[in-house]
Amino acid sequence: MRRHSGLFAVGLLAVAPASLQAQARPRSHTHTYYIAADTITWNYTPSGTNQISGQPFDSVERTFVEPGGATIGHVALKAIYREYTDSTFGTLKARPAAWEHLGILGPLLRAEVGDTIRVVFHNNLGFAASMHPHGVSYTKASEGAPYAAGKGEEALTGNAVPPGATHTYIWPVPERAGPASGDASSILWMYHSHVKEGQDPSTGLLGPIIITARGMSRPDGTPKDVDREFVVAFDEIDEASSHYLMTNLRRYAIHPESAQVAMVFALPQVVPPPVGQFNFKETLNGFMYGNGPLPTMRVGERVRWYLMASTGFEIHSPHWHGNTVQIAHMRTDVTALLPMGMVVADMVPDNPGIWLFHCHLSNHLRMGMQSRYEVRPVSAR
Ligand SMILES: [Cu+2]
Repeated sequence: MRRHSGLFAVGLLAVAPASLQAQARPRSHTHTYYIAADTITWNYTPSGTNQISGQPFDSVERTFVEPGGATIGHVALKAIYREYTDSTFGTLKARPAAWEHLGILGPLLRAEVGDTIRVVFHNNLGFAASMHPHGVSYTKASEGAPYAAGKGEEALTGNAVPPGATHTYIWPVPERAGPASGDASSILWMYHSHVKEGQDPSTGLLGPIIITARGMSRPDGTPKDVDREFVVAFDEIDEASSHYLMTNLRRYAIHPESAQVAMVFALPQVVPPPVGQFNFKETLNGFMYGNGPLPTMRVGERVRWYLMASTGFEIHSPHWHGNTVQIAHMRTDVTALLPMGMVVADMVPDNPGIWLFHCHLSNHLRMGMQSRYEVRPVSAR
């Protein structure tokens, strides 16, 4: 299942010069992004408390947010995609306030059907990385995934950009990358590193793409029939599958020399619970227990939620309290996400308040895959 109809938004990117933005949108546009893969220190719970309960973490929650014998707590080294202002990759491009909720996700890439996305990608990591997009069109030079393809194309630089190297990906956006007849005016795709598929997304290399139907974008790229957009990744991050597992355990676990650690090192993919499970971070955009920015909207606005999942052994059950959504022309307040699933849900909230938005799988809920959103009355400032 995926997507649906109706909604407008908040300012984002738009690489068109100001003179063009002031006029009608050009028929076809190339959107250029400068994106680097960078190592950062990430905090899954920056407030230090459970924002959902309004209380300190309880004894169960602490096992997921505090370091243990062979488990990483709420802080870990991650590799993420970040946007820069130009090809020198010297100045980070500030994330607009409306998109701060993306958290650990890479920058939002946008285009309208007929446009082209051009990404100048620079790898600041100590290992090879790539950008592999879903949905949009690409040649082998811009696929970002190394495998035997029969023509020697597995050796192309874009498949696995070495540390310190730069590669430009070109992704045209044909009709088949845009909304189909049953879709809304915009749909979600994603991009992620695909060099070591089992490790790269768990290390943090994942981001969203929104494609709008032809003629349905404002000059800033947002869909004309939507007032507000949110992208939420039900992102189960398996720290046992991260490129930085050993570094993180050495830095952030209490007894990295323990026998359990040896087991983690030897079998990072098959560590049984509880050791493996405790290095799972059940997050929304990299935040646990409601620690991300609070998505905020007003009664009556046309709100579009874009939901996605990551690459683990994942099943998620996103549930909005307080209001309903339409997904694929059907009304619901719960939907389903399988690994790398993508769903578009449209909401016109009629019920003001602060409401829970969470995964309904009980273990994910308990492990922190919870957030809230706020609906303000029409008259509120
Ligand atoms: Cu879940």
